Amino acid sequence: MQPIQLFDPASSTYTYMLVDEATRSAVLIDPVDQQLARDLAVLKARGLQLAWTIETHAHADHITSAGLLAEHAGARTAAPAGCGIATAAVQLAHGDTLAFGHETLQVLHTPGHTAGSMCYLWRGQVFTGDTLLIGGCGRTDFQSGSAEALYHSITQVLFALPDDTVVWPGHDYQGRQRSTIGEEKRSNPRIAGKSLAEFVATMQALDLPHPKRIDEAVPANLQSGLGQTPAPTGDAQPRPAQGYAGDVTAELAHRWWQAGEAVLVDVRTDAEREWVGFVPGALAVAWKQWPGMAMNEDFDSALRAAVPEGGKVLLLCRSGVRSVAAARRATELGIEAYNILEGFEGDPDGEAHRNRKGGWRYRGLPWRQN
Ligand SMILES: N[C@@H](CCC(=O)N[C@@H](CS)C(=O)NCC(=O)O)C(=O)O
Ligand SMILES: [Fe+2]
Repeated sequence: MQPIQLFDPASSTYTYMLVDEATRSAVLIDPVDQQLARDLAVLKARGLQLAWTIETHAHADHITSAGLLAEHAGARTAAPAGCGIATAAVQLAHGDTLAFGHETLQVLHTPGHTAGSMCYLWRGQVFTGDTLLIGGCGRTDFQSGSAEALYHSITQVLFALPDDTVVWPGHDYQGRQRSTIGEEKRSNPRIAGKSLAEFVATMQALDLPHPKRIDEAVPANLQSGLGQTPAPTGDAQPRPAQGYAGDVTAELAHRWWQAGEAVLVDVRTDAEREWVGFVPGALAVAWKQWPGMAMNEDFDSALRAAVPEGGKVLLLCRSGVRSVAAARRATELGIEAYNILEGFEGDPDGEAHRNRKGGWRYRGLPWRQN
């Protein structure tokens, strides 16, 4: 019996649905928040009752829908004990089993990608999360990762399984769907025939960029995806600037804005907002600075109207040039003005985030007014 393999294209994450045909009981391994509607539809179409959601680890690249599935489908949540996911109803330990209908999963602790990471064994198939990927393995450079531990987990725990055990990975970035333990033992370029020292050297040399959503995803996943707005990162204080109150990171701007401490003003043109995307709730007051233009009276009056007496204004543009000019002008008008560093270009996802269902994200933060 095979699992149903589901894919989240935004994070290249595989979610697995395991079904007990006899009782119509199911489990989901590593469900993704953006795919909640799809997963509920699959359960409904097949007449399944979701018994469990199970995490392989606290993900850094996407947010789990475990908490939402508990709410919507009555599932119980299970997570590895060493991952700090305190909201999971069941904390799993190595050797535990998890029953759904007449079926049973077996829990394998496989530290390395993270210290708590686990794999799950079911009917001669292993769900490896980010411990073992097809022709690869999870990175070990953050979240309590350890290349030594990963080497041990792969070679001693996973490679101890029969060669014909099917490997279902947590991700694949090239569209591959499954492998076997025998195949990975023979040909996984990171680990096949490699010594511990060689493996550690390979992992150290990877030099991968951090997952784009790590600052948002990890805190949310520690609460089964039901976390509040993530704790802000980056500078907690404005940086001093010439001619205006200061430069702020998008995170600090977001915090002020959410707390109602500042008005957010987007100084780009209408056309740019149309084309590139926008932050809902930001006031549009274009800063025009083409040569020969007289002082921008429209800007002055619109800004005065937008910012309450004694209030702060946050200025946003594409690259952080016009927002500085606008901040200087706002200061001349007697307004406490801050420039948002790097503007829209600082958003690594750019317009990709514009149409994301369930909220608009700029720099991984939910800029939506309640
Ligand atoms: N580009 C991806 C990051 C991908 C990534 O780092 N994936 C992790 C799993 S959470 C990994 O271990 N990747 C292994 C690899 O790329 O070799 C993002 O921004 O989310
Ligand atoms: Fe991961």
